[in-house]
Amino acid sequence: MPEVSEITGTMTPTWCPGCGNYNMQKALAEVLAESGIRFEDYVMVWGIGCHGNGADFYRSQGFHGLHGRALPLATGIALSNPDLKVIVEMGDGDGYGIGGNHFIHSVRRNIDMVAIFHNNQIYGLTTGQASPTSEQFMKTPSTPGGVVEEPVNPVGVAVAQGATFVARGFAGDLEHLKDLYRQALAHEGFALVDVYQPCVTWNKVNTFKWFRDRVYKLEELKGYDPTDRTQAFDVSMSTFHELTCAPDECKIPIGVFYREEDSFTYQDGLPQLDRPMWKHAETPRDISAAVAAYE
Ligand SMILES: Cc1ncc(C[n+]2csc(CCOP(=O)(O)OP(=O)(O)O)c2C)c(N)n1
Ligand code: SF4
Ligand SMILES: [Mg+2]
Repeated sequence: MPEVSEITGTMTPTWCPGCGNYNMQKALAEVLAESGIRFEDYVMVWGIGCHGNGADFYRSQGFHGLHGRALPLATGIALSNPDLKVIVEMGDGDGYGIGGNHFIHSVRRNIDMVAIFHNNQIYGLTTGQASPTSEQFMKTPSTPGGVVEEPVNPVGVAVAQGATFVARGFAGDLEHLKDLYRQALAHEGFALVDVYQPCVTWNKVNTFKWFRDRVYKLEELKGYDPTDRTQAFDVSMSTFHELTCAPDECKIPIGVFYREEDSFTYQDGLPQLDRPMWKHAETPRDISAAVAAYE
């Protein structure tokens, strides 16, 4: 079993003191370490943003892609080598904004990978502009009069689009987050873990305390069935609330919203992707009959 320090490497993260990214890294590194996964068996892909700087703070095989393009990169990796566990890390601006199209299509393709979103509801790296998940009416340097439009509801979109594993975590609850990561890593298919990750420097509204006052666990919700897609969608809609609403008026569910066992993955539909590309060269298929048909 690898040590946690073998997963994270020796670089000291440069995130602001108190940033939610620290706990997200701790949770993932500890879960990967306890799983016993070997260095050569997984690959990580990052988008651009504060979260993306994690590319320097893991000692994994990986690819630090363009802003918004982590999912297509991860798709290429997952399809070319089914033996690899693919873990993607994105930001809310990164993956739900500029990369939103890739998000929808990765979900519906059910490509086997884990997609972790650092949802701080702000553009952290570029100094606090509004993101696609910023609360409506929130004032930021790019929206001095307040955000006009409704935020993206990533959990609701994923559930509606046929996702086979949808979870939401909170960076302030390490053990709960670790449990979600364990389940996502064990899932076969596209596993979304949207994580509320307070940005302590630029988002002065959605703070650790703000979330602690509001989050509740779905597993403690009486009668909640995470295999019921309609119920999952219904609960995902309860996340929307007014910027100023009091803790007892708006509660935010975290946990597994939806899961489907034995789902049909994109890889299942393409049996020729049963092994890494390089192994195809080792045991070439006989295509002479196909070639002969065109001669
Ligand atoms: C194509 C492109 N557009 C814009 C940028 C500038 N840019 C870099 S990071 C970023 C926003 C990051 O916000 P988010 O994805 O939420 O990540 P965070 O920093 O909050 O972790 C932007 C707009 C870029 N690098 N590439
Ligand atoms: S700007 Fe925000 S998201 Fe970025 S490192 Fe600092 S606290 Fe974290
Ligand atoms: Mg962000």
